[in-house]
Amino acid sequence: MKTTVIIPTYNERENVVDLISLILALPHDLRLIVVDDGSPDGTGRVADQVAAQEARLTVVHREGKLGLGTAYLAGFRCALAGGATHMMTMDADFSHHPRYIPDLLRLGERYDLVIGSRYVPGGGTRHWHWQRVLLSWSANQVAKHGLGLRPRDCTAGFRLYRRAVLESIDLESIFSDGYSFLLEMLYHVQHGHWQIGETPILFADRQRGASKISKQEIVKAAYTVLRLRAMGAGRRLAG
Ligand SMILES: Nc1nc2c(ncn2[C@@H]2O[C@H](COP(=O)(O)OP(=O)(O)OP(=O)(O)O)[C@@H](O)[C@H]2O)c(=O)[nH]1
Ligand SMILES: [Mg+2]
Repeated sequence: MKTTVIIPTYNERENVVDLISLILALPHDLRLIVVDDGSPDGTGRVADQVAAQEARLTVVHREGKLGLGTAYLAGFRCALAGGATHMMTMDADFSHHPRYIPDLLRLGERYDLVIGSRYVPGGGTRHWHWQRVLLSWSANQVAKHGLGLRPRDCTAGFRLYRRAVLESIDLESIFSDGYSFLLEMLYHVQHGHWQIGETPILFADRQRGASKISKQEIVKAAYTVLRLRAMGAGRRLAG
């Protein structure tokens, strides 16, 4: 297993160095790719300084805030070109704690996609405001009922993909550029009949730095669901 961990960052200067150190200290042979969108707080520069001393870290720089989804795509392309057999995605703000990485890797031997899940027994969230609980719950309900997605946590960004799964998806055709990317990817993975496993994680709120998620993401998620449903209906008609 040759796993590359992809971490999109935007203004994560206070988190990025500690996170990289914890991940690289794990007893696994991991590579890291930080995809930074020209963070005004200098996250990209700080990551470059670590990379200068650490061959396992690559930093991909993009020119402005282009969105979480396309940041994942940039990371996937770089990891695929580097020969990774597995690609993990996680947030930079410690909400996805590196202590769960070994659990994801273990399940990655059996499953094609592993999700670090808040909604299986043993998983959960901490200190969430009711509005956040409602947003996450609604997004998962839409994923289940709108798209028929089966996992318990469809919006989690803590994931491990087997290489063949990513190769089977036309990454250029993914139209979501933000958080809805996670729903769209899961839709393709499930439709490709890949095996999906979930392992519990406790999702802690960020302690440092500011959130980037905006209310617009709700509208974008609704659009993603409608567009994927229309595409599915189109395929059924054509077939
Ligand atoms: N490269 C890149 N990274 C992004 C972008 N938007 C968000 N991120 C990163 O994606 C991860 C998730 O973003 P967060 O702001 O933590 O979103 P969230 O976890 O839903 O919200 P909070 O729990 O409030 O932090 C973090 O590592 C961010 O730095 C973007 O446009 N480009
Ligand atoms: Mg976060």
